[in-house]
Amino acid sequence: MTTIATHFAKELEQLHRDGYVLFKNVLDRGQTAALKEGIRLAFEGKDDHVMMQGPMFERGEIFETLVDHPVISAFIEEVLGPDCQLSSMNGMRTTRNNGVSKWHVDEALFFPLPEGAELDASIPMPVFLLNALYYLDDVTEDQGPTQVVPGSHRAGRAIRFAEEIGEYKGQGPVSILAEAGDCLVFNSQIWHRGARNQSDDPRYVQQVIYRKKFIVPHMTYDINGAYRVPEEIAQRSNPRRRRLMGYSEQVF
Ligand SMILES: O=C(O)CCC(=O)C(=O)O
Repeated sequence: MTTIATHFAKELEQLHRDGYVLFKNVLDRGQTAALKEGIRLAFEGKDDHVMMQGPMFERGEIFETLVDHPVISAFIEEVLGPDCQLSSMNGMRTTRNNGVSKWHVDEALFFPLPEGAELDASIPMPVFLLNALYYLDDVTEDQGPTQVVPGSHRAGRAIRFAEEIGEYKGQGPVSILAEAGDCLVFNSQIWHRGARNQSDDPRYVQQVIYRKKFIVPHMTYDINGAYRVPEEIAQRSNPRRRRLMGYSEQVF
């Protein structure tokens, strides 16, 4: 019998070593087109500098189904545990000259290491937050790809929204040149950014962030921890989706 762990063995190794994994073709053309249109509508009337809108599962079934994407959510559960939940779900649009272009780790540096100290190679970096980016366009260098410094999730060093980034252990940044329908899953602690879009076409990405259950969600920028997924969405969801959305009967 193939267990999920053996099914994802290669991807788990890559996530712990490099800090990210690119899943190819996890959405079909119909899904990418519908998600892209949904995000486009969410940005209607918004200034070009606005780059995120959410929570997107409030905007229809196509977004709700993405919360428990069969491959991606199974992988996420494998890493964060079967009780993990959603942290946020933002649609992203980056127009010409825009992008989340400062180097950062998501939310906070979770595992700071003293200067010069290194985790033994046999110890995997603990993972608390995973970011899943679904690309809805073919991403070229011109369009502003996601960029990461492979392995830097193990650095334990704050980079504080830097304009420029150096190397980590001799490894500089790489661009993720993905195709529409691919999904990049990465440890929130990897040094990353979205390079500025240099083209005239907006780039659309659906971001879904998952967390270990004990971490506070980040669904909105104002009420944050007080946010609750609307009851009617939870009621029409399957048990996995409901739990991912924070409706969990499990106390410990
Ligand atoms: O736009 C991108 O490709 C990266 C977005 C980003 O930095 C993030 O999701 O934290």
